Amino acid sequence: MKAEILRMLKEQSGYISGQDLCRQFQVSRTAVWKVIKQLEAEGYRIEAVRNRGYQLLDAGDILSKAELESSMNTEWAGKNVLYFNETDSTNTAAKKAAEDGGPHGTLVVTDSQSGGKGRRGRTWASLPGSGLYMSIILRPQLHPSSASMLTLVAAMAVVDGLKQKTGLETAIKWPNDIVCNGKKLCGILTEMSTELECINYVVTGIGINVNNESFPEEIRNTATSLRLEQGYRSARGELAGAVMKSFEKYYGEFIKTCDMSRLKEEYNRHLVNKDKIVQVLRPDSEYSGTSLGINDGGELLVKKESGQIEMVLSGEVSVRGVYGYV
Ligand code: BT5
Repeated sequence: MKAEILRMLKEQSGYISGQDLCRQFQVSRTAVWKVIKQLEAEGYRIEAVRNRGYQLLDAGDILSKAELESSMNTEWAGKNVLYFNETDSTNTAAKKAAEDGGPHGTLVVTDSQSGGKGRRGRTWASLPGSGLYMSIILRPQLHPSSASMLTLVAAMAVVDGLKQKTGLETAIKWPNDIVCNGKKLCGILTEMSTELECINYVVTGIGINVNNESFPEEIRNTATSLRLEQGYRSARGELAGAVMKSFEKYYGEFIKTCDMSRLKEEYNRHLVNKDKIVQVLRPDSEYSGTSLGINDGGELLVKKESGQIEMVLSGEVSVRGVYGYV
């Protein structure tokens, strides 16, 4: 009921009468009043006026289960929310939840990660009160070799969700970064559990720098946040809702063919470095070439100087622009 009252307060520009709320939820005035008091205690500014009702004055950037639930406008993605004030990593928490039977679309969100993970043992800076750290449990009928494409699907959802919610134009740095003005705004980490040739579950983790005003020394020159790009704070719960809405849309297209054929064109439009020279860094070698965009399998096509076209698989390489990170 709390999330639903919050949703109604957010959707209504004027006052909602206490009586309407009582009728809607079949509860007493005192029960409604108690929920309003709880919301105020969590930081929402709500005005109560006799004979008119309640009005939400300011929702700020409060992250909670009720806030997230009230921000979801989806069929399945993020419908079931697990929220923690702090956890080691939402990917790890989501894997645990998946092992315990957490359904497809379950979203794990936290305010702060003590062990935020990047790829290949790297870390993700996850200060409290600033970033959006969330991981979605997926149970697709997919060959394990296709699961890495879910990172690309999530990247499209982040670009679209950010555009819808904040108006900000961002780009994708294949395979798992979202960049803005040449700096990293978001990183994505997909992990999975498989058995024989089948996927038990996939966990796709998304870290978006939202209200960060600064970053640790090591990433100061390469990281950015919505706050730094736009000059004002954004509500992480609403952003999570927008990204989930977009994720549902792109996932639906992806799963029709289990590849990127229906999404490839749009993906390539958002690709930073498209038609530019990039450097492909493999663990044992490196080469440069022109980035042509992805193919149906989500691999990056890179045309070498010799004219030969390499298909770069994610997971094994990093791709850099010749002049630095992007
Ligand atoms: C990634 O790895 O970019 C994947 C990051 C995924 C984070 C999410 S948060 C929710 C979920 N739970 C988790 O534990 N993880 C996921 P990679 O491509 O390996 O990039 C990691 C590198 O990005 C680091 O080595 C730093 O250089 C840089 N970095 C670390 N924290 C950053 C931040 N907050 N903003 C921008 N860059 C960062």
